[in-house]
Amino acid sequence: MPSLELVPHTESIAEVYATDDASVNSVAPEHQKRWSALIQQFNKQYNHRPDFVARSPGRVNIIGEHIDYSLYDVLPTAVSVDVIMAVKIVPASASGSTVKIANVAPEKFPTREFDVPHDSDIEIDPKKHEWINYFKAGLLGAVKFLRKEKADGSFVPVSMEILVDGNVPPGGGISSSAAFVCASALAVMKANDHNVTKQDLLDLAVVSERAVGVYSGGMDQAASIFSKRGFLLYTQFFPQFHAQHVPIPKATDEITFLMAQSFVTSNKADTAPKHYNLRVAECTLAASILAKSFDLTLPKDNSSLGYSLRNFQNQLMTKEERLHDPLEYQIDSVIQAVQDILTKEEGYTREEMAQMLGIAAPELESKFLSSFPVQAERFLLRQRALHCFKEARRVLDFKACLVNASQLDEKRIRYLGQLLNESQESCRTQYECSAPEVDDICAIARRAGTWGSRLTGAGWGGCTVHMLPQGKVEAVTNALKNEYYLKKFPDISAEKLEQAMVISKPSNGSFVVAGA
Ligand code: NG1
Ligand code: MG
Repeated sequence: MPSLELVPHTESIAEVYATDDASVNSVAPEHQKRWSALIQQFNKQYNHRPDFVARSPGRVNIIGEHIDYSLYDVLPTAVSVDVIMAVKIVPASASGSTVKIANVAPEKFPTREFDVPHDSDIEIDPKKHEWINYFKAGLLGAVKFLRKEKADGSFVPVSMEILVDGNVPPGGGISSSAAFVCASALAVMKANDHNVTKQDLLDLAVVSERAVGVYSGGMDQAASIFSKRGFLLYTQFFPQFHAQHVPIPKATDEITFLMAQSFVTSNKADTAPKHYNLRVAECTLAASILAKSFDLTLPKDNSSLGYSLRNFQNQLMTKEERLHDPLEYQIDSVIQAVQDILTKEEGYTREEMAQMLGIAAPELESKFLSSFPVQAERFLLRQRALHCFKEARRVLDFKACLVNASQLDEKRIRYLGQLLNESQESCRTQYECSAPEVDDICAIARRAGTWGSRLTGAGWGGCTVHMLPQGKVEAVTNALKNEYYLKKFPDISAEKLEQAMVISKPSNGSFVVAGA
């Protein structure tokens, strides 16, 4: 039977040397050219070679959508597209530290230079869309971390010259943002001579990304940092972060994961008040109201707003149940609780929620709806909580199916596919985070032979993921090409069409190449 591998959290980010064979192994052969080009262009730009390259990949979430911020387990993995960042360390001068940052595509991402304040946090304006905001977010997190390590809180970061190349499609649902933030934070830690552990990099990258205006859970950063080639990353957030590498057993028909872009971009920084952040608020409110109706006090947890549905589950169970009942069974109890208590299909107003919580409306506003802007009249607590708990169950079932078999037979494979399809249906109807284009892609792909098809990432457009037999890849990609891409975008370029669909191979997480 395939065994789970525990991930050592205290392990430092892998560092390989450009002259070692290790780097050849870490940098996939098809990417070698891109890495050499980055170093050459760095040389041209700054007239010397970089000291190192920091790298972090995008991710695909196989199952467990929109439940990381409710602290339920998810099953993503890193993909091979990534952000690579060549860095030269320049000693800080008496007048301060500066960052010079350029991109290999300067027409899209113009070169910038800015100062890093020595005694205050760097400021980021999430409303101003600047590509370097994500770098600044990583820098902010790293500098905060390094300052905390000094007894007197003083810390002067080095100056840096940087050249970035990212090939994760932005706004495409495979987390270009986490790739960029993690690579940036890693680069700043390394430049300041700190061998950061995976766990520390994760903690600071999650907080960093919130600086860009999204309530974000920790899934993307965990997948970007911890993943291992060939494995899925079973990621737990409660009671604290914990990750395991899950192997994909052999199957009669080789299992392939295909990602297909919808090319409908949802810019989270703009849409968050009505979409992403609203969902986070809805789940937090659902947790608090459920707890209140059982007379339970939720201790603060490490979710973005401090009270999660997972935390409610934990409080609802007696000590006995927590110890002896399987998690699946515990989840059934909380599903029942939602059905009994959150009965209003049409959703709840602020006044109704305040009343259920026994607080005044302004207190509700300040406690739940003010850290980030949220726009809504009604909050669909029932549907959101049901999605969360049932999705959490599907993740447990999916993982159990993978680890309890030495080989996946037809029946098990069909079951895995069914879980993916159910996840999509729940995202569409209960969580309302799909999009007509995404539904279309899933329907076309299933007709052409996938076992399961669903959105991956935040949704509202973005990317889809499909589980299919290797032998069906051609049929599915042809169907998507003819029935979706060419129909919806008749003028699509050959290059864009090529990027639309990619086989996603579970890849390695972050690493640094020194002596580049
Ligand atoms: P995207 O938008 O694909 O990066 C977001 C969140 C995740 C998770 C998923 C939904 C950020 C950085 N990431 O992913 O934490 O909640 O949506 O499962 O906001
Ligand atoms: Mg993102």
